[in-house]
Amino acid sequence: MIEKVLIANRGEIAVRVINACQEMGIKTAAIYSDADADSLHVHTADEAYPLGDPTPAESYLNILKILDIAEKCGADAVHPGYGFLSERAEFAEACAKAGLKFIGPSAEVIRGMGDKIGAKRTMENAGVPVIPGFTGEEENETLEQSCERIGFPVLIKATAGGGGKGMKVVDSMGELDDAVASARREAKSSFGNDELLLEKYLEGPRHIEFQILADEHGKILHLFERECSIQRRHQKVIEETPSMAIDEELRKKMGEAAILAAKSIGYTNAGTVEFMVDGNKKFYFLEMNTRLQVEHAITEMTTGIDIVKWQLRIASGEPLTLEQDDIQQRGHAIECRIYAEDPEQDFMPSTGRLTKVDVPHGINIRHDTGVKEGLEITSYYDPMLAKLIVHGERREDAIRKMEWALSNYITLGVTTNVPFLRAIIGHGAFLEGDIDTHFIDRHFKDWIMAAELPVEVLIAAAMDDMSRSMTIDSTDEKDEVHDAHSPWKHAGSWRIDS
Ligand code: MV4
Repeated sequence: MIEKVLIANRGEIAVRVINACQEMGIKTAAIYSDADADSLHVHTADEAYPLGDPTPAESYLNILKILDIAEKCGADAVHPGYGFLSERAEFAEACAKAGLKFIGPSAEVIRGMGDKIGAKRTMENAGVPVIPGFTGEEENETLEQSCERIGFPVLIKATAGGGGKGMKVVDSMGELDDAVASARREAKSSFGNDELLLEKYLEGPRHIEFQILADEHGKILHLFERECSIQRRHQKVIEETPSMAIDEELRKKMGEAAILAAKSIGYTNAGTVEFMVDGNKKFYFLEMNTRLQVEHAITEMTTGIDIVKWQLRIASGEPLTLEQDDIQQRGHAIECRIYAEDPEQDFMPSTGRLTKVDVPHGINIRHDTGVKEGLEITSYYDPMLAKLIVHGERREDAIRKMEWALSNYITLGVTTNVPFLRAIIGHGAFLEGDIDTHFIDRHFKDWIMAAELPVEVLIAAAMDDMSRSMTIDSTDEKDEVHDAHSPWKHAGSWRIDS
């Protein structure tokens, strides 16, 4: 059994892992850069060790420093969290060489899934549905022949690209040569590698991922899906489970495909299989994430399963004692990622001292945070401060609970994306479940907060509203003016174009 874990991360995920360890009686050692000396994870862990220089390369990405601390503090395992070194095969390898248990899959599996083309070929050979396309293996086929086979529109992707960079849609054979030439030039300049792949272009797909748990004795389970289509510039913003696009039959098929994907590569520990689902409810493998995901909490709230604790048990060699049929989805969970960024300044990171943090508490409201009042928010690291997760019996209950929670989420000292989150959660298309990966582009392309209105306008509106309500008190009821459109009547924030 693991006795002491070094958490090679920071912020909310470090606090999350530390809490799970402490509930299991496992000692915890945190690491922190100079910028994080007063952070929550430092105060939560049993021990904390300095990394010094706050730049990621000199701190949370510095393998030598981290392994030196692990040895000195007597840790027997390392949890990488997400981001930073969590999907670096060389880190998993270095941990193994140092006799430390890396809490995640093997270095070989991490490396294999990091090669997006190789991963796609592995999945295709295993019988997992992949997007029809051309990856360069089809030697006896020209690009034109591939396009004829695939059918237009096709999507050109830079093999070394990611996050949507360098993607080009081609609608006809006449556009192909120019599009390939410009995609090759862009790929070369952006990624130093001009290799391309071609795929059937899926119009407005949903991004649906399945949580996997696999022990070291060959048992693999899935913990159902997460709907992750609400993304801004390929950054997830709001996630929920279950997905409105997935019925029982599709859920069963995708769960089986996710388990097959994990089995085909000898996966162990927690992982996520990402799919794209098109309008005809056909699904295709996108990639496999070999780490714990930011959004794991919504799965925990609907299944009641603590994923981090199972990571620790699996890493200790324990078998999965859960049975697939015992894992049920109950109710609906939604997560909002709270970022220190300013929607009015094109979501630029916002820095400053957190002078007030007042978060809502209530039944089935979970707040996973890495910050506290008094902390200096810097721009050294990812701007995510916390995650707000709610659970409701039905989707509409969860939406109302999230609306209430966001309207009571107060932070002073830095600007956050909370008004943007409220605008999304309150949007009719979100309520209807009319969601795909273009949702934010479609409904919030030019969104600005109403607060941009001059403060004089806001004060005048408030005074006008107050004066009318005072007038109403002294006149006949029937004259009462219910201005349903008065912004002061709305519990939520002002929303333009929703
Ligand atoms: C696609 C696609 C449509 N058709 N591939 C974007 C980032 C990368 N992970 C894959 N992405 C896409 N690949 C085909 N053949 C649409 C996207 C896409 C997307 C995918 C998942 C989540 C968000 C997205 C946002 C825009 C485009």
